[in-house]
Amino acid sequence: MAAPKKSVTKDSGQEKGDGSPPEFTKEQELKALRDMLLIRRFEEKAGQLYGMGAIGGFCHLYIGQEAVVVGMQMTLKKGDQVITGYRDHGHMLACGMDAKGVMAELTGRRGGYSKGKGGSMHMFSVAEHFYGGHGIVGAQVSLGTGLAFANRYRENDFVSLAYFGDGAANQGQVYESFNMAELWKLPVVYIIENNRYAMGTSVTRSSAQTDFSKRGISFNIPGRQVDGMDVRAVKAAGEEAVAWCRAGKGPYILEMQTYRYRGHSMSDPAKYRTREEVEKVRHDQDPIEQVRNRLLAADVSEQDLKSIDAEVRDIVNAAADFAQHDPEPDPSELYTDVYR
Ligand SMILES: Cc1ncc(C[n+]2csc(CCOP(=O)(O)OP(=O)(O)O)c2C)c(N)n1
Ligand SMILES: [Mg+2]
Repeated sequence: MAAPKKSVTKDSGQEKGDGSPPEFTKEQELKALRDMLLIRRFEEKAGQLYGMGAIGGFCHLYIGQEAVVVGMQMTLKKGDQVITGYRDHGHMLACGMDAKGVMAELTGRRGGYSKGKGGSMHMFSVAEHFYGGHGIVGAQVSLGTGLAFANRYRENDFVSLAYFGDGAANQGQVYESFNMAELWKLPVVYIIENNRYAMGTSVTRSSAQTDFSKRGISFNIPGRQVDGMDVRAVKAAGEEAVAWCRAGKGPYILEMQTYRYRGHSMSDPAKYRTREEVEKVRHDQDPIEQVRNRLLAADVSEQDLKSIDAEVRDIVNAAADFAQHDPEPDPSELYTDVYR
């Protein structure tokens, strides 16, 4: 993976001279580790349940990309909104949504966030300011811009984060949104999660401009490329972007250079890349291992780290248990919550 570069904007002044991101306090490292582990273990469990046939339909796992959403969430205040595409379980957990409700939605049960009727790609929580969960590639970009428009209209200082992929970045509505967002100075951070592939198509085969931080140049939207595998780099860049938006200066683009370890969806044999490529990223750049190694170097014991993992596994196991035993929706639910 290329070293992260900045484009368009000047240095934030937050980084150390050697280009490495500002260090976290021990508490921040521990929180980042816990939050990323929760996503990873949740996704591993979802993968298992899918394999057992307990989850049906589409299911896109976020394993490998955890630092992006966890680092960005560390820059938000309550009331800021988040919206994303279909690779959404990690975003929900990072927003504070309950693992039981998310897992039960995956298994199509009553206690799921959409009463078991939405599934993996269609969950929302107004209480946690999470606005989906969208299966139409790129749709969340204009919806996220709309959330920012509402904030502007209501004259509050909330910011919306619109996450989308490298593939989605080539959709037309993205650029219509960029134009309006800059024209009206809307407080939206566009976070392009560049995991190098759109289904089976690598960015180099589909994108004329592979530096996604430059995608806003013709609209005068500043952008930055960020090492999306380092949660500290994500948070530092996120803070700059969120502050920019909150100050009324308009939108901001962050290209997060990240990687997904699993296939596009559960049915993807991933023949478009080598096993070695995946293993190399996992070995050299894994976002969770990076934090674990820093904590161990800072004299946090292996035992302390194991107890965080155990706490997270308990949450995930309880969620999986609930999701397999909660009843399915009553058939009468077929006729509610639908437009007729
Ligand atoms: C409008 C639209 N076109 C095509 C699809 C089919 N599709 C689903 S995911 C996807 C690839 C998107 O890749 P990317 O934006 O890089 O996100 P990632 O899956 O890597 O997170 C495509 C083409 C769709 N869901 N919606
Ligand atoms: Mg992608």
